[in-house]
Amino acid sequence: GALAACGSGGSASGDDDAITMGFSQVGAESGWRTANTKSIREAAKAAGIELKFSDAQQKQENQIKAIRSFIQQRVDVIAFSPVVETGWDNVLLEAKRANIPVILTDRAIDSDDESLYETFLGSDFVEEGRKAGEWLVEDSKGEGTVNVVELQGTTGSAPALDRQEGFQEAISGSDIKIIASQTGDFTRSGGKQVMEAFLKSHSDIDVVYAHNDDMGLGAIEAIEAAGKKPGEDIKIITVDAVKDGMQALADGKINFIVECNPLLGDQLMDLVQKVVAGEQVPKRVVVEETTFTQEEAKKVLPERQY
Ligand code: GYE
Repeated sequence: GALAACGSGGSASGDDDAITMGFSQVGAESGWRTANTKSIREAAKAAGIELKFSDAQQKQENQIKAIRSFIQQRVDVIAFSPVVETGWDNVLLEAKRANIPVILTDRAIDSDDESLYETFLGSDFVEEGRKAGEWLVEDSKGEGTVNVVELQGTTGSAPALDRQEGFQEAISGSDIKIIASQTGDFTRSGGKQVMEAFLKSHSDIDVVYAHNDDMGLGAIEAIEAAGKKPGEDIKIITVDAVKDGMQALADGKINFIVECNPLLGDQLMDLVQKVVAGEQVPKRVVVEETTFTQEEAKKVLPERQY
């Protein structure tokens, strides 16, 4: 890349022409994340981009440390998936002062200063929440009051905030009520634990709205352990559409899944190359997605890549 070729001596790469990218991943909390990491690693390799990969184990402080270390190593570009929305201004200002462009991928940040990053590649999480709510409004027409418990993603993360917002917007004015809402941190064990507690404190749960498949899968375990039938006694709506989720949907244990595509690798490398070359890129790149019913899941399962 440009910086390394200038003989700054900072490039750790043996190949001075290759772009070096520092990438700070959220963690390995879900099937979605595993597929996302794989996609990024494979796409970097295919594009000949040298990848410095760092796993933050769902902690913002680890991501900040990783970004500082990428700055010190004078990488050509930094990409990261911010675990939470706020608290990035200082470290991103440091990157800006070091002339290292930053690309946001998967999750957005909440900052007034748009100059802190070049572009944001990721899904429209509000739209995902809306799709989940719209399906439930249709599905429960004429049923009277419907009680929903919500398994939220990581507190303060873009997908948790936005999926809650979109869902609430879609159900407003209907007979659907959210009677309890708590974070399960996007993990299977978190979803299971929170659902166990919900089942103890509420006898009237009709629907689980889980912000991702993994928490929904954890909820299925809790519901079955309580002697109830997931998908029938209690309906389940999730987001992601990873293989295990799609299998549970095809098996009738989940009722509806909103897709969130983790295969962002190729699009990210394309943006990286353009940004490093100084080309103009759009400030926002949205990922196209769909939804799945049980019948649709049976049809597409054999071809799912993740
Ligand atoms: O839905 C969830 C993961 O940020 C879109 O993070 C991502 C979310 C995804 O843990 O499974």
